Amino acid sequence: MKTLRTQVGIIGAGPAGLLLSHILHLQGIESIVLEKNSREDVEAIIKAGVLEQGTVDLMNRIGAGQRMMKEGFHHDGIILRFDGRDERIDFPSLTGGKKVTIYAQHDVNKDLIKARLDSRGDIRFQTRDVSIYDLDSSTPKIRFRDKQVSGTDEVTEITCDFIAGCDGTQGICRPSIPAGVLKIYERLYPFGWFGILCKAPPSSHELIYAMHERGFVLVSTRSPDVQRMYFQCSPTEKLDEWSDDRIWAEFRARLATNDGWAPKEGPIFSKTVIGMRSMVVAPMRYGRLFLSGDAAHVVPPTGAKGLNLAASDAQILARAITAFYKSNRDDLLDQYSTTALRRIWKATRFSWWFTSMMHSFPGADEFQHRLQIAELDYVTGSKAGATALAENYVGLAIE
Ligand code: RFL
Ligand code: PHB
Repeated sequence: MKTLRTQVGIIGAGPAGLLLSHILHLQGIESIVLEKNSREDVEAIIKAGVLEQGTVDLMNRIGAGQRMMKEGFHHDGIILRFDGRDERIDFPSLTGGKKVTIYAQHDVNKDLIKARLDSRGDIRFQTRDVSIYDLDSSTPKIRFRDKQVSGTDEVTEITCDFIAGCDGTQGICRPSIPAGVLKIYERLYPFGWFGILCKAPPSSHELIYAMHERGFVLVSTRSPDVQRMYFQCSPTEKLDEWSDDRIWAEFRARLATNDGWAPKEGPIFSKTVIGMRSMVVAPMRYGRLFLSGDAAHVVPPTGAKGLNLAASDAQILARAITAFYKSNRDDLLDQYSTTALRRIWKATRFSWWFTSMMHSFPGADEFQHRLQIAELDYVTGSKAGATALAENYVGLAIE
């Protein structure tokens, strides 16, 4: 068995793992990142699109923000569409100048991988059979197979000071924690999102979140000629029952306004159904294993918080690990879970609230629908209501 030594072993090269690795590197702390997928796959995954102001600031601070600043769309607000009309939430005026940036998650991954490799970072793609041991000792270990680098199929063991479990919802880190340690809080929603990518010009300068009796719609974007749109569907919706014509008819019906607005249509080249749930595990630590990002929590995509939470977890964990090495302190490691969970629970609440206000619930009656319209009317018509939405959407501060 081949053996290696590093300070922080990181499982998963998504936003959480890549950000953690790069922030640590800038503090002079070494890490090895293990990723089960190929670099091409990590750089092609279709997921998030909205970066909070704090995530944008972080990308810039660590020197990975150049392309994002040039190619991303910097949005000052969102449109809430309900009852056939549009109301705009203006972020800068409500949040002291903050905004969001629309920039695809695979581009974030691409820029972070480049930043890591340019600074000779160690990321191993297509690793197999990753497992973790001795988590409650001061030398936790990772074993894996890595044909690409070693050229053989033999097992490599890395001895670490810490392991960061950044391996998303399907990873091995969370399930490696002994039974009874974690408490899992979960809420399933009785609907999903049908997501499409199409070749068309943008339909709107800002994202449109539309509430309609037939169900929610989100109009987002990816580039001047690729658009991202979603409509609320059944969690078990069958993709092959939705022709392009049927999809566009559904978008037109749900997006109709009193003044005859219609989306710009074009060929659809990607269709997916996404399930919706909220999940939080606590604590986000077991011995020397720390969970970050989707490995520890999941939010429904309505509030656009998942990637942004991965980014704030990475910052909080990097700060704690840095204090350990630089100032011989382990109090921030001890507080990591509590500090991260306060922000996570606020984002979980916001995502749940925004989801509940915007979607049609199966079996809901006209009374419920009118309450949702009244809530939207209040949120968009009151400065207090609009501010609460705006400051959560652009992102709350990290403590
Ligand atoms: P990721 O991105 O899932 O990365 C985890 C990585 O770990 C790897 N892995 C393993 N590697 C080695 N060994 C193993 N055994 C492994 N098991 C797994 C995986 O291959 C992967 O590369 O988790 P991370 O880094 O925590 O990042 C979280 C985000 O990906 C996620 O929260 C967001 O995509 C959620 N989300 C959104 N978040 C936002 O902030 N803004 C948005 O606008 C937004 N829109 C969305 C979204 C998620 C969506 N879907 C598909 C659920 C829109 C959608 C449609
Ligand atoms: C996206 O562009 O994929 C996107 C935007 C906003 C959301 C969720 C997803 O709330």
